Amino acid sequence: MSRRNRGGLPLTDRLAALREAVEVAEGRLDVPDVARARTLLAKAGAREALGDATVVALAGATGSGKSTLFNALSGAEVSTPGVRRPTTGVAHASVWGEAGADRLLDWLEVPRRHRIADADPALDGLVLLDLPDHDSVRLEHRLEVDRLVELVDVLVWVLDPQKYADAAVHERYLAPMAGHAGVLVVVLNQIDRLDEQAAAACLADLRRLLDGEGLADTPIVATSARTGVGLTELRAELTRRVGVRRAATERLTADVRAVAAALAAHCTDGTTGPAAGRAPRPS
Ligand SMILES: Nc1nc2c(ncn2[C@@H]2O[C@H](COP(=O)(O)OP(=O)(O)O)[C@@H](O)[C@H]2O)c(=O)[nH]1
Ligand SMILES: [Mg+2]
Repeated sequence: MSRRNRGGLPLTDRLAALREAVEVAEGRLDVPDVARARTLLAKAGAREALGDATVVALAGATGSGKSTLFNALSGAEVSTPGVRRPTTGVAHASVWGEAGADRLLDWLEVPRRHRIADADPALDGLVLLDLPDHDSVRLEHRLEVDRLVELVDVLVWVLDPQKYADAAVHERYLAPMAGHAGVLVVVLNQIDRLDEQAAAACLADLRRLLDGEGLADTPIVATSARTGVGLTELRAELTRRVGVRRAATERLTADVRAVAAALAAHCTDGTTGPAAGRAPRPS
């Protein structure tokens, strides 16, 4: 895996610095961010050992069109659209020609796998997941979404013209990705349900919402999984991310930055503030 990242320290150095900070914080800083940092170090260690395939998840509400998009991108009926079955609580994977994908999917605990026959070589290394609905009435489905949202390299959030502004999605999933704008792609699916003018207005409003959430760098792709509109653009967006083989590194880098910033907020220069009062000075 390539470990350099644009305009900054290599991921390896960032992880080493975070490990040092966690060791220093151990027994001195009693905040959940230390445990979060430890969890991230474990995740990074595991993910880095699993190669540079790109794990992309399709996430979204019930009926937004995740499964239909998943099938359209996979070129096969892999996931049954619009059907409520107990198995909809389990993610499905399509794999484009990657030999090491099984170990990666074992780590992700995604048992249902489909290998794409005659895969487009431009997408070689793509592991696409169809996630359960984030708004499922079943708690275990929602927990499965939250678990995988933490682990994947690229998140494609599928919205539809009815629910694209849903506060629950923006507050719970999109706004918290502000430091992860490059990890996220937003799809406005079912664009065929709108006339040209309404589609433009809807896209402009969605752009405004995302910009306001610190997601100005996140692309929006308008699609219709039904008619095929926008699928070329979405495939191109995925091809670009898969091709550079850096998505895992970029996701982990964004994670480290967020956790490090949270830890730093608990620290002072050692002479003032609440942290100095509680923490014995390092020897
Ligand atoms: N008009 C229209 N219908 C769609 C589109 N994508 C999916 N659907 C339909 O919406 C319903 C829900 O789609 P599904 O893929 O099961 O959504 P999921 O719950 O997000 O997996 C199905 O009846 C699909 O045929 C689209 O782009 N346009
Ligand atoms: Mg589905």
